Amino acid sequence: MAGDVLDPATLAAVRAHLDAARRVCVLTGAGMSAESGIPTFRDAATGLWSTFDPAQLASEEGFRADPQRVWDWYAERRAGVRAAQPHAGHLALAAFGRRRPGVLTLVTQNVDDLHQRAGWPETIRLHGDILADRWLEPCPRGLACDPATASAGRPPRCTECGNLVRPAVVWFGETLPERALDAAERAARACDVMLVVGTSGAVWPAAGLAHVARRAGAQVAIVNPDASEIDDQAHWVLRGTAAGVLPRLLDTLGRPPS
Ligand code: BJW
Repeated sequence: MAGDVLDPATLAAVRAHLDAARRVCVLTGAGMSAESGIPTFRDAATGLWSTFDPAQLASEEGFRADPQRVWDWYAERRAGVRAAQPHAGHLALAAFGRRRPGVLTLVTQNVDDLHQRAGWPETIRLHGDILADRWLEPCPRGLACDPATASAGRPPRCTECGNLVRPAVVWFGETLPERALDAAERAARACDVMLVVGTSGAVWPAAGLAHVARRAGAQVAIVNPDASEIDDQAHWVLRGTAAGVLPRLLDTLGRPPS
């Protein structure tokens, strides 16, 4: 919120480092989208995992055990993502990136498209795209059919071989998209400042990016209203929300003096 009480010296120090940085890597998590109305995973009262078991809903085993339940859960979340709008924090990040060509690499664990819709289409997505579909199995006939051709159903099926359609997200136990992870690791190693926004730091390898940046000599700043598992990697912690803190951190950086 705009009313976050931040230590002015910390805010000024992070702003100064961001202002001087030749490369900035921003890693976002579910807290980034919370103020757009998309629930986080691990917040005790409102997080998705407070009412759902991750192993049953966000794993291949869970999907195979009850495809309709998992498909319906994703259908509801897809509707929430489509209805959500980027907030001031998403907009501040994208505007900072545009004002500083070549400086920003934005890496997200989020499966929504709010960074892209805020104006940063080159966002690196580590955990996939909730609005896209893919086949559960490789096609047994080696055909490259589009999942959009599947029969209607919950979930839809291939009319030829019965293959199921699933959301194109990364579930527990699945590897992250190689190119995205490589690009994220390169950005973490090369940045002068890493800004980590709205993640519990509980899920790997994404959480490891803060360690990679710190080990490579970057200054690490965290924006989160609560403690995270990677606070020990941070030089600074800004206890506030994404929509409240990011505009205050970024909005005047890189603007010509008025
Ligand atoms: C705000 C806010 C506001 C609130 N403003 N902030 C090494 C060690 C231990 C385990 C592993 C390891 N390496 C791999 C693993 C296993 C596993 C893992 O990490 N497990 C841990 C849980 C222990 N990782 C994997 O399986 C990954 N694959 C992999 O490593 O492959 C190689 C491999 C395979 C097999 C064996 C071994 C290795 C895949 C991880 C996939 C994660 N998928 C999900 C679901 C995506 C699809 C979907 O959406 O349904 O991704 S799980 C979920 O967690 C989602 C998120 O992207 C991810 C991270 O959560 P995030 O973003 O941090 O959200 P929260 O809710 O946890 O936190 C929100 C934060 O926001 C909080 O801190 C709040 O305070 C804050 N907040 N309001 C700012 N307004």
